[in-house]
Amino acid sequence: MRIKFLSSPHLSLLLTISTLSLSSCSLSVPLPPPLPILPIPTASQLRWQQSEMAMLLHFGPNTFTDSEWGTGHADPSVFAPSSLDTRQWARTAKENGFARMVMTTKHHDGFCLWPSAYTNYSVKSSPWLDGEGDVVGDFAAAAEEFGLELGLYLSPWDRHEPCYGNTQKYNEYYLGQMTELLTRYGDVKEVWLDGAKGEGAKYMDYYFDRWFKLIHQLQPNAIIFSDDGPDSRWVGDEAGFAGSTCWSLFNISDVEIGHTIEEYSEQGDPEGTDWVPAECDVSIRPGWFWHSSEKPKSATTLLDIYYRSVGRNCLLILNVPPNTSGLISNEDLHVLAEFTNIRTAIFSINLAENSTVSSSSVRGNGDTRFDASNVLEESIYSYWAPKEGSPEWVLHLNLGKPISFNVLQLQEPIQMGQRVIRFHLDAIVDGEYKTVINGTTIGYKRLLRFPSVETRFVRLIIDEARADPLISFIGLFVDSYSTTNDLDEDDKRFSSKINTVVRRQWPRRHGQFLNGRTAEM
Ligand code: FUL
Repeated sequence: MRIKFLSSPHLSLLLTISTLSLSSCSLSVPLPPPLPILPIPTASQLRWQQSEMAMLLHFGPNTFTDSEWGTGHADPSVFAPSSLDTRQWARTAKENGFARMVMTTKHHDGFCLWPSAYTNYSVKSSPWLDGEGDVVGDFAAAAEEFGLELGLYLSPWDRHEPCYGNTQKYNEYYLGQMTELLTRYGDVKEVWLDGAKGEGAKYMDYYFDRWFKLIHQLQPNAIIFSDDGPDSRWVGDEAGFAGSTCWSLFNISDVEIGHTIEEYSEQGDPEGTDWVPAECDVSIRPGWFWHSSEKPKSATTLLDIYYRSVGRNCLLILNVPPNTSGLISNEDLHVLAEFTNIRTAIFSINLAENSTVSSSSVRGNGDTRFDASNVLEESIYSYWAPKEGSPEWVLHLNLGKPISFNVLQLQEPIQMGQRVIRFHLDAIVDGEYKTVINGTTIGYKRLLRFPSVETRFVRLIIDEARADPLISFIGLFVDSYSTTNDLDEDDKRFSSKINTVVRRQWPRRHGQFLNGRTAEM
């Protein structure tokens, strides 16, 4: 065998060819997506957040005794719904855009809506279906039939159970009940742990760590809600309002369940190391349970709540309490249908849909995966990405003709982390750019309302971000239902809040934001 050695001119020619072919090869290889910025959501948190709205149902002896916090001594015979129909609840949830139903399987009064083996204070001691019924079973079956996710509320505070106050015994009791719930009724997608406990209640410790671990072991896809996560956090008020600045970032170790710092929970923490998005709970009526004397909120009030919860990067969980018949009342059905019609009227026509979009830069070399036009598709899985290290981050929209609008919708691909700290929208009015609205934080979804603007050209400027910003959706809409009182204020004051309130009040861990900058006008 002969080995032929190349002479040096041959060798250098070969090297040049291979270098050329290598570099042309690397030219045709697309740039991968940018690195996610931590923390990022789990698959369950992503699914949960994209569902946007859940329905909460408070039902139990309190419904029949006209109370909110039952003493735990109501006779089980009071629980006697005449025409309980969990399918009506599920149909209502489905028709009105709720993806999940969460029911009080046991409220603070300790009465169980399923036949628990660990107590007789339950449906089995009630006259309903001669003690043979199981509301949780019916509820789970209805959720499945209507394609809804199932969520269960199990109150830690129990005013009936005699062992409450004995830490060891009650933790065993609570986990025994939790295990029944999580092993009997199929897939459970949310477990709701309410941190409430009345003054004067017996002192005891809840073994949260063990509870969370067991819940995730039995139902790995379940989101655990509490004041402090681990998967979703209480927003900190019962009005359904998140902060105008709202991060899904949070520091679990800075909060103790039952001792919420309202402002911290409402706003989240731009430097938090845990991904714990906020859930906004509010009742359609003044009380959580049904009372004959109370009326539901108006559809426009619900719309305002929607803007301040879903429109602020949160999940809205709206309580719709069944009445003593075991049905959602007609008045509530009516308001819910109106709320749905209003949302459809506003959000089914995106006036930016046919615009031509351009941007200050695009990641990669003409790679359509990161193109500015991706912001017209309403999905977090397609997005605009700027060139790495660009000096400015701007998206320009040419609407084709002058259009009037008064609502802006923005979305970030949160699977890549929440990035945007501050942004503003400009429009060309009378021949020059004027600022329409300033805002802070986008997250999964941000909705902002402002006085109507007529223009053909708008631009979105990202003023500050934790990393190169990624934008997955821009929509412009007309809302003729909100009043001028509901408009979002100029959010400049909230951007200064990031630097003052947030930075001063809570323990800081990581110093400055990354990549903060002011875009050139
Ligand atoms: C509170 C409870 O005390 C109320 O009764 C209700 O369940 C609400 C959702 O949470 O903390």
